[in-house]
Amino acid sequence: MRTVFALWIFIAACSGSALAQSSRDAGSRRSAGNDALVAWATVWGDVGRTGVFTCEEWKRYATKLFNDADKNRDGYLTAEEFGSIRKADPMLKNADIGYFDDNRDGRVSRSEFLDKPNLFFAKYDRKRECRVTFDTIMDVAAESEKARERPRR
Ligand SMILES: [Ca+2]
Ligand SMILES: [Ca+2]
Repeated sequence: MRTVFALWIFIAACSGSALAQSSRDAGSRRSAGNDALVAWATVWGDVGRTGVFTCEEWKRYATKLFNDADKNRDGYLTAEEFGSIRKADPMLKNADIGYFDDNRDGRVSRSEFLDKPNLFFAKYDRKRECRVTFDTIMDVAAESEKARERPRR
């Protein structure tokens, strides 16, 4: 599990700047610690603009990403089809097909894509409710801020 999360962090770090621009809207509503994951979440979640992000919203978005990329509609993404996912979402622009291709058949099935954990929930969904509010995000951001301020010895 740890390597999975590490990769998502890597993806987040790589595309933070790309997202910073598209997330200006979210940032003006409330600062959330300049977290690329939060900026990304405003792309796929908080559909009702009530400050709530759910797994359901993520799955819906991921399904759309998958369907749009699956040009021949056979339920699998070839390496070439997977390329359109990289183009469609800045957060996934460095995504590796091998990361999703669990059974190593050279293509990504719908469930391989949809069942990958989303680091946003790993980080913010502390109670594992598949539901994250802006308040939770602020709490977690404040905590990590505190951790950063702790003097190093
Ligand atoms: Ca296909
Ligand atoms: Ca596969």
